[in-house]
Amino acid sequence: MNAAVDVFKSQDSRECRLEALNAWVAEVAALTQPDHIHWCDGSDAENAALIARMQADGTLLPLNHETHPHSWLHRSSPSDVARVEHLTFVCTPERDDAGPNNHWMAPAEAHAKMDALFAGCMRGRTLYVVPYCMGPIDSPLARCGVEITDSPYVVANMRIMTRMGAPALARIEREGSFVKGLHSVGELDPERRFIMHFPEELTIKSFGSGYGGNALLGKKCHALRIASHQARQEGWLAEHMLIVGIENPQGQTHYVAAAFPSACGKTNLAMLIPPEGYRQAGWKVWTVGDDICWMRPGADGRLYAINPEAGFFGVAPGTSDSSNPNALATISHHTIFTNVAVTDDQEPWWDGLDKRTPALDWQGRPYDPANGPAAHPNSRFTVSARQCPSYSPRAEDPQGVPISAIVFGGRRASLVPLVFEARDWTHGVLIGAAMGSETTAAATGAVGVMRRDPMAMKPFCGYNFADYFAHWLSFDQAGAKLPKIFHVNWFRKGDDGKFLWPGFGENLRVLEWMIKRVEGQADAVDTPIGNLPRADDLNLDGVSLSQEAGAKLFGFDPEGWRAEVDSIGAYLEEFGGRMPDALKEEQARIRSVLT
Ligand code: OXD
Ligand code: MN
Repeated sequence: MNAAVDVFKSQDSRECRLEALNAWVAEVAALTQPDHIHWCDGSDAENAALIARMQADGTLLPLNHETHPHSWLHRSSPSDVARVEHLTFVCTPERDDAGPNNHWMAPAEAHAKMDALFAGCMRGRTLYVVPYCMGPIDSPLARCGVEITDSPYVVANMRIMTRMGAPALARIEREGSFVKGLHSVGELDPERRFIMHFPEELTIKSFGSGYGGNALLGKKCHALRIASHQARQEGWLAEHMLIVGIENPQGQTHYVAAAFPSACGKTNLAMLIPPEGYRQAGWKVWTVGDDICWMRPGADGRLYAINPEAGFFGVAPGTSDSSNPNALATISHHTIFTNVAVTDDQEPWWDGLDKRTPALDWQGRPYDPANGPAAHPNSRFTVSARQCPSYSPRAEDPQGVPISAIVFGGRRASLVPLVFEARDWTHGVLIGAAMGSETTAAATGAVGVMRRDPMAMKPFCGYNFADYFAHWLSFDQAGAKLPKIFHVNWFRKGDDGKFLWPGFGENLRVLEWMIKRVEGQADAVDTPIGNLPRADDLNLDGVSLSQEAGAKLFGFDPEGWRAEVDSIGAYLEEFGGRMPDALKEEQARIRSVLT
């Protein structure tokens, strides 16, 4: 018997001290009929055995061990490469509680549908019990879950993305509560694929997909859809936001939380490298998280945030030495790549990385440009956050970091200026609620279509958006010291279709203006849509902007905004009487001054 088998056998009969968890595992095993049950402890030995198993059956292919030590390539089924929003449901007893922003199914019907799919689906497979903690293991803001899965690839990814294994199980045994996530890859058949959430039962059932957002249940399913529901009940916020620390030359660090839709540069902003002049002056940027932020008010009235994740599940294409050198350094070892291309010497490769031509595309075919991009546009890397050179020393702080500014941003080719500031919290909530963005490859469906994506939570809010906006508004209470709210648009295009703002590291110039606004040290022009900087309110030393860029990035077009604010009004109306009056009144106020 080899070491790999040993590790699994020795764990087969292990149970925990929490009867509710033992009972659930037994119930799932009776339904799914696995050959083995393995309780994951998260140890190095267990991980090595899993990797060996996956290498043996071709789930993981080794990459070049000299250039990318301990790194692997996984090729998914070509029909299983992204989140499937049309197959993702929130199953509340009342349809209205899920809201028009979610697909809904009655809980009894959804359980019956899913249980029929799960029946016998793990025959010939191992059932892995994966205890995990979202957030630093000793943080009062963290929450735990258990994922049951038949996919070793999911186990290996969960070990990177969460605090997985024995310490999480110990916390679950102590607390007695956990989110239940049941997952099977099934036959990876898109016709038999559903991702169901039961917020009242703190339960997730996901069948038929091995893709990250559908299968790593700690991430979108727990840390956003279920957690947003828990957060509303318990008075906190679970958001689709990166968290970044900006340290000024005086050594003070302001933490910023920023919401952008999927594949709109959250990872790049979280790992930003300051422009040369800023670096020399002593500015530093610290990464706390790149995708999810849990925030709650502290005793001093400020919002404190943790990153519930322990790793990055980042989009590979476009990641390069010029766009994100910190990410490249992070993924230079101990990384799982999914659906990237490979060079002839087995290095992972994607479009935008460098000038080489890959040997094989993401499906393992000899690369032929006629087949489309070499790497899938939503190809990913999974890597521990601790490998990131800019990982913040405060990232594991159990109390979280205090947030000075919240930023909302979308991908808008026209109309929306580079940056503006909300007048107050209610205006800021409206700006978040009105966020629009062009769709990307992170979900199946058309790319480049403008849709409303409030607070970048359209695919992730586990309840009715109208109630969600009311929850946001409720933080504006006596004694609260709330962050300032801003909106940015890195993606404004000129008449020639090219981006007007250089983006990436240069975005620090915009963040500096925000921080100075927070400190009361920068100017802005009061306009109907909010406070806009003039070009010379930002430090633009070394940036050359055309006249068109200056006008479009720092100006505002009243006619275009009248149409936009009308369309925001129509959007709010879609939620009927449940939409908070305060937001409708704010929209009407802005429309009335936009004459
Ligand atoms: C992600 C996404 O993977 O938003 O973070 O799709
Ligand atoms: Mn995301």
